[in-house]
Amino acid sequence: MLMSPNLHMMSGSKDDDGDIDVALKTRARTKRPPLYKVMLLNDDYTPMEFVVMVLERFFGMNHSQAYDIMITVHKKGLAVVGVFSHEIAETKVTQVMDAARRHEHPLQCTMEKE
Ligand code: TYC
Repeated sequence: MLMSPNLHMMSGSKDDDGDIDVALKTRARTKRPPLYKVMLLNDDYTPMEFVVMVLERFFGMNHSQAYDIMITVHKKGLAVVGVFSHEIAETKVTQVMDAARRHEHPLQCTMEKE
């Protein structure tokens, strides 16, 4: 008798397939995928307006939210700008780093497991 690990057959059942059914105790564990913090780092050269534009374009923030987060990074050295699955976080980091490189700004964006 074929059984999914999600079925909890704790005593023999009569399914007429001729084999001997045994009690199963395994339980499928459904783990939530890990989340990753995407962080922006301060530097002395990237223009504030560029950072605000990055936060609007790639992180869906409105101008006021983007300005506030930019100022937090500027004052504290870094800030978490979003939390995503591994694949989405990598995409955000790549988008920011590509934009920074295109504009020749030293802006750094990194990701870290939460
Ligand atoms: N410190 C930069 C400046 O004074 C502004 C800045 C903010 C740069 C946030 C990077 O992630 C950053 N022009």
